[in-house]
Amino acid sequence: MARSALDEMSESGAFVRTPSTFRNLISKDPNSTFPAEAGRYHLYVSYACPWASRCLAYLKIKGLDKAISYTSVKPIWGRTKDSDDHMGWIFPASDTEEAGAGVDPFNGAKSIRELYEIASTNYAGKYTVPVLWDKKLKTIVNNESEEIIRMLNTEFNELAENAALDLYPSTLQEHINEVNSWVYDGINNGVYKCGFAKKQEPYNEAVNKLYEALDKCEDILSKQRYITGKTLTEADVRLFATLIRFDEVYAVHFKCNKKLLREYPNLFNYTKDIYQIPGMSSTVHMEHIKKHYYGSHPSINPFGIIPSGPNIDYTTPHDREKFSS
Ligand SMILES: N[C@@H](CCC(=O)N[C@@H](CS)C(=O)NCC(=O)O)C(=O)O
Repeated sequence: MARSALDEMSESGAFVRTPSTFRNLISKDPNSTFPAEAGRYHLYVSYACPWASRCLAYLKIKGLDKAISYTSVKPIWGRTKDSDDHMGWIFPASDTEEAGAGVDPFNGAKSIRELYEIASTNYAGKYTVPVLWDKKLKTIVNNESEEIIRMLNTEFNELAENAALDLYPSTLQEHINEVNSWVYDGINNGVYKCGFAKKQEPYNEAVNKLYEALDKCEDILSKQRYITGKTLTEADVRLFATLIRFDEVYAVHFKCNKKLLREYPNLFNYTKDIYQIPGMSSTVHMEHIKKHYYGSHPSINPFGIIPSGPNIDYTTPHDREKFSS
């Protein structure tokens, strides 16, 4: 049976995410199966999806969006096939149907599911974005954002306009990994564990963990500009993708309302700081974000009503420069 995140439930009513399947690596070595080449790869994203948005953020801030093209699907899940009831990411019928979303320029696919079916005849997992697609071999290279961003950081530097930006420097790798681990569990995936819980106990556990992690971030960010120190790293990009969705979506739709992001002075200013990095704001399409969450999970929001607020302006001044020496 075709599955989506809404089916990933344990006996205890807790949301349990399954790992991604396509795990090939692009390499700067020209003799590898997937060599870094301009124009060869395409990134399929949804602007709504925080995992895909990390990858898009890398395309923009590393200056790789000319070498690697990208397309966003429509924000609201639709029927992916006439023959079953699976709901998932679909492309618009034309580039003008929905602002920000485009038709599949290479495979003419109607859904992300079709891409997975081209890449594998016996795929049994979810049809998730991001999808890093190889136009030459007509297959999915990788569908795991944490691996895609690592490749974009190092393997395409010959083609990157901002090759000097290293978001995973060797001196900080251990620290970045450590931060990623509790930020993923408590925050990135934590908001989903709150939102998709079907019983009170797993929700309580997830929400407590979420706020412990947010409080920890607030404390760290009261002493330094970025989450791992003085410089922007991968850990910031990963954290940002969740924070930017927090008050607009997660606080309401996923019941993460013990405290709002804008009630945390350091986290809120930090989110503005990252948003204002050149290229970053173009990866945040709030209309897609709100339409997707409120419109694609009928078990959580049966009528698909989109709340009108809070419409936060992340372009207003922040105070983070006080940490720059
Ligand atoms: N671990 C994956 C997660 C990707 C993921 O869960 N994407 C969601 C969108 S936010 C998706 O495509 N879900 C489709 C579904 O659940 O059917 C990654 O980080 O790349």
